[in-house]
Amino acid sequence: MRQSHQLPLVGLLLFSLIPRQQCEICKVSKENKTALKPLVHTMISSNYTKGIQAAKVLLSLRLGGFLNQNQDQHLIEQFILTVRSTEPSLTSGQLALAILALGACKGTDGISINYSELVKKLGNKYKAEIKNMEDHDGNPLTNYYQLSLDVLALCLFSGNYSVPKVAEIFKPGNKNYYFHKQFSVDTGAMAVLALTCVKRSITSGQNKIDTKDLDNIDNHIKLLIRKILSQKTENGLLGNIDSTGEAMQALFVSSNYYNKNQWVCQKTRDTVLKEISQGAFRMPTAAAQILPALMGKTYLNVNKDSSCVYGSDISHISTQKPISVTPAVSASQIKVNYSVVINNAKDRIVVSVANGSVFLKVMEQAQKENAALFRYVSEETSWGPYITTVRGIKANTTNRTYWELLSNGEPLSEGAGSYVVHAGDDLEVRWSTY
Ligand code: B12
Ligand SMILES: *[C@@H]1O[C@H](CO)[C@@H](O)[C@H](O)[C@H]1NC(C)=O
Ligand SMILES: *[C@@H]1O[C@H](CO)[C@@H](O)[C@H](O)[C@H]1NC(C)=O
Ligand SMILES: *[C@@H]1O[C@H](CO)[C@@H](O)[C@H](O)[C@H]1NC(C)=O
Ligand SMILES: *[C@@H]1O[C@H](CO)[C@@H](O)[C@H](O)[C@H]1NC(C)=O
Ligand SMILES: *[C@@H]1O[C@H](CO)[C@@H](O)[C@H](O)[C@H]1NC(C)=O
Ligand SMILES: *[C@@H]1O[C@H](CO)[C@@H](O)[C@H](O)[C@H]1NC(C)=O
Ligand SMILES: *[C@@H]1O[C@H](CO)[C@@H](O)[C@H](O)[C@H]1NC(C)=O
Ligand SMILES: *[C@@H]1O[C@H](CO)[C@@H](O)[C@H](O)[C@H]1NC(C)=O
Repeated sequence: MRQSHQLPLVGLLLFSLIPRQQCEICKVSKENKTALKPLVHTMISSNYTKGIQAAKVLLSLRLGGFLNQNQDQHLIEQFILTVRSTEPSLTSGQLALAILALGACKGTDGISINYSELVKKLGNKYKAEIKNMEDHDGNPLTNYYQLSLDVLALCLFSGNYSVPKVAEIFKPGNKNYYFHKQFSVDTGAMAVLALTCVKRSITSGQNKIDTKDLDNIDNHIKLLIRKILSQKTENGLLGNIDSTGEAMQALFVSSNYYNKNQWVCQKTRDTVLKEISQGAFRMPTAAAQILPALMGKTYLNVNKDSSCVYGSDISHISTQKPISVTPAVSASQIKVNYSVVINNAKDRIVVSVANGSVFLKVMEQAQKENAALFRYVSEETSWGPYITTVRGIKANTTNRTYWELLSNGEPLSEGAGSYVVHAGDDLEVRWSTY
């Protein structure tokens, strides 16, 4: 739908009127940049610079200008091969993120990337998401976080998508913004970024459409921003620690939708810096999600025609010794309760694991002791192992079903591969619908 990359004069004027002050004030100062070392370190030294899971890490490192030219060239060459060979099996959001990572900036000459081919394939995957929604009670193949990534990438890379359809499906009341009736800040933030891109492409005249669609999109952004701000915690986080980075990006690009007193960006930033100093964001994907905002960047800064910035002052840290993602496990054993809950049936077991073990270790041990009741399957994702199946029962997005992880009755805010269990914990995997 977008005809050209050149902005007409009207578009340029509108762009320059968009307030940018918020980002400038809020990004981490030059003097404080060393505070970001652990994050860059986690990202570069992990296996997450390999495989399709590397997309978000690459995007983040490139947006922040943390790689030197050799690293960038090497990682991009590897990544393009991965994308080409895995493309048919990628989910829409994985392909969208891959396109954003590859096109984050213009890298070394010599690597030519056929964007139009990838973007066309993304268009087809996005269509399949919409088709699934039409056939299955509004449920996409994946989720709205990924549909937002799709629209964002299609918008930034001149793909084909329907503006009226976007205005229709991204209504803030749509059930896909919610899990267990709880608004997903991550999802809302990604939708704001996508809708803002679409809005800018309309106002800059690249997309000729009905002004009613523009009004609707504008209204969706306003309401989503309100919902994001309603999830602000006392210390300034937006949602939880892992949604804060992308929510900051959403707020950066929509500062004319809220008042200065509704969000003190510095407070959010300082809380995040404090968390970093206490060892937060040990997961590469978690680090990748927070880093752009701390650099004053957003995914809307993705621009395949602007040259990459190389070798920031902290890039040399990639040679340092890696920090282990998994915590130290001690020799002493602890006992925990573990149960599998399906509707009203609960099967319980007490297992012993080494002190410092993660939830997955407990599941492994339970499976070893009683495979009939406690067998499970996990799948590697960008956040670590995702529990897809327990006792042969498989999660399914079309039915909005999944295996929920809980401890002492409370849903966990991290996964089986990273949650460290405590003696006496009452751990549970529960067959749930969201
Ligand atoms: C959609 C979503 C879900 C859906 C996934 C199914 C679906 N409909 O697609 C549902 C609601 C089922 C879900 C469940 C859970 N989720 Co969730 N989820 C997301 C969300 C919003 C988007 C994921 C996505 O599509 N990413 C984009 C694609 C391209 O990347 P991907 O790696 O291929 O995506 C897959 C994985 O992310 C996986 N997944 C989703 N959630 C989680 C959580 C963990 C720990 C793992 C390992 C994998 C995983 O599902 C995606 C589709 O297959 C993210 C937010 C975010 N910022 O990423 C939170 C997020 C990843 N989820 C989170 C959590 C905590 C969970 C649960 C552990 C909650 C619980 N107590 O049970 C469970 C997972 C339990 C399990 N079985 O292992 C946290 C993880 C934080 C962390 N530090 O580990 C996030 C970051 C939200 C947050 N801000 O707290 N989730
Ligand atoms: C550096 O960060 C701390 C909070 O961690 C903050 O108090 C201080 O003002 C920051 N310094 C600069 C120059 O921004
Ligand atoms: C990286 O992957 C290799 C091989 O798959 C594995 O042996 C190694 O332990 C992994 N390293 C980390 C830090 O996960
Ligand atoms: C890129 O892909 C498109 C669509 O598949 C194709 O028509 C075009 O020839 C390709 N361009 C190059 C340079 O390979
Ligand atoms: C773009 O998508 C619309 C419907 O979504 C379709 O009618 C049209 O043919 C598509 N155009 C191209 C060039 O693929
Ligand atoms: C487990 O380790 C923690 C610290 O790592 C310690 O405080 C606790 O006492 C240990 N528990 C047992 C039962 O060894
Ligand atoms: C999910 O369930 C639907 C039926 O509701 C089925 O058509 C589909 O194949 C299932 N998907 C997976 C991955 O099991
Ligand atoms: C999904 O739900 C449909 C209808 O509600 C049901 O027929 C089907 O068996 C379910 N599939 C799975 C995999 O749970
Ligand atoms: C397991 O749960 C039972 C029943 O709630 C409780 O009596 C027992 O103390 C628990 N054991 C452990 C190791 O947490």
